[in-house]
Amino acid sequence: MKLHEAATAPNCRRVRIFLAEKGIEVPVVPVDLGKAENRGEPFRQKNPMGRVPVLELDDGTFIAESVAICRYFEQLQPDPALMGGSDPEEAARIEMWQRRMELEIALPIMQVFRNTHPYFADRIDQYADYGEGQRSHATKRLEWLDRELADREFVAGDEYSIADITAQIGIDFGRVTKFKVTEETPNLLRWHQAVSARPSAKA
Ligand SMILES: N[C@@H](CCC(=O)N[C@@H](CS)C(=O)NCC(=O)O)C(=O)O
Repeated sequence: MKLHEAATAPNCRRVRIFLAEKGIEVPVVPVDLGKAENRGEPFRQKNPMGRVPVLELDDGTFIAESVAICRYFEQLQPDPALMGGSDPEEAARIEMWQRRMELEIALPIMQVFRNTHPYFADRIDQYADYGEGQRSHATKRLEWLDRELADREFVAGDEYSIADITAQIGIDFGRVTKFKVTEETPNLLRWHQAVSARPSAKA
């Protein structure tokens, strides 16, 4: 088994943090996004979307999509449960928050980068207005998350889960485009300091 990934990519970090929390080590094959290796034909045979991460199984199967890769490892090694374990209500609650963190926070922050940063200027069609709209959307959602975190320790409840990882990788990636967690959102700051202090944050 090997993980095709890029050190600076937030979706790859999501998988790395997930694996670190579970104590699983997987050999890594670096993909050079700077040289657009992910857009070439050999890589597209692994993932036609041309995106990292991609997990390659020993039988040659390729699994793309960071959450799908996490799901694979959750089933392979259920402990510690990061996606809700076997309790239907808990699993549904964590999935609900995972999707909210993905759709409302991580993705908008990534869209700011994709649509406004020079890195993507000659790679994709950029829509600067859309990027700025996503900045304002993400900012409002971070304020909302701050209110949500007023009465619980983690994003999906009292237990750490993949929802925390998704929020963390999105917010940390936002540094590149000047997102910052400050005292203005004290609950979010407390949560961010807590997840950043976990050993997995180094992944
Ligand atoms: N939904 C996918 C998104 C994957 C994705 O957007 N990967 C980015 C890095 S975080 C990528 O490969 N970017 C390179 C590019 O678009 O050229 C997932 O969760 O894995």
